[in-house]
Amino acid sequence: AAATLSMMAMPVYADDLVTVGYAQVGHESDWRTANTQNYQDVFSEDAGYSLDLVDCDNDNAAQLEAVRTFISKDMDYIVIAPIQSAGWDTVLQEAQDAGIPVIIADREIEASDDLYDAWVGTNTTNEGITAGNWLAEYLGDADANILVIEGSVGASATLGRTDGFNQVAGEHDNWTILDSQSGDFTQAGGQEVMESFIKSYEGQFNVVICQNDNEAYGAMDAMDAAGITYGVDGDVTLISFDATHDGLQYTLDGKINCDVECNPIQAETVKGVIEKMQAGEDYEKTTLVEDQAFVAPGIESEYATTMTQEVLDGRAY
Ligand code: GZL
Ligand code: ZN
Repeated sequence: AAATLSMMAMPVYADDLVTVGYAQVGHESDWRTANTQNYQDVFSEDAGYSLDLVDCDNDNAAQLEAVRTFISKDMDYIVIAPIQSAGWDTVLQEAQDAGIPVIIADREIEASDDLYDAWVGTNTTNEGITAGNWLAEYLGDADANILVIEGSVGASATLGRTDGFNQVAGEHDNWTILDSQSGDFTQAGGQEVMESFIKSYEGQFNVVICQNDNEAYGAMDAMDAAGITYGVDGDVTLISFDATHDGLQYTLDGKINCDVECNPIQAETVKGVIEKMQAGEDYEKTTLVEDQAFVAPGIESEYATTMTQEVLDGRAY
């Protein structure tokens, strides 16, 4: 009993911080920047943590290497925001063999869920469905000729938004998806893809879907350069995802018709799971971070909140 007691009563010295390794996707978007800042704010030394956040620069090999480094450092916890959905089984098995709990955050992976301990993130398929439902409500029975600028290839956010939107698009035989290409969740990518779309489809499209706000900013620049109008007063209906501060500013300005939120403020939820693990208490295997959608002033929708200045001022990021 004495031995057990002494084990249970392990003292936590001031420098005995809980070590957390966070294999972060990269720095590709405003969403990512907000997510990184949130982790740095929440997993502070004052809160009792030593956070080792590795920016994997949207590079899958670098992310696997970052996780292996966390294992070799014997971190107390490993958090992964997976760049790719596939390819995780081996390194997750290594973490499990090393006895290090793993939390998958933000995006999803295809590995069986006994290879990781918890998941905290958003449902990007629902985000895609929301975008489709809003577009149907907005267009009524008007035709839609749609161009899609997808996110990073193989990312669950890309797969989910594409799948969700396509589920709704399939219900409308007067909707045509003219083309769909990856803009890699970056502004430069969005601009390049939109420029190539304009070369191929100018005058044929009336809807552009960007799978994150930074791609939308690039697409807007490309359409401006080509004299193509978009937004509530334009020829093209523009849909975006993330609902970051600047994306919602453009929505308030009527340049983006609908911006579907994906909430990057997730660190507090992840910390809650870690604290339960640390205390040996039961914890939720999966925790969904809630999303909503926003539309430009003048648009009323059952699927989205109409933007106002106070909605923008009230946002956390
Ligand atoms: C979504 C997140 C995506 C954002 C992009 O959960 O993984 O990655 O939509 C970010 O802005 O690059
Ligand atoms: Zn701003």
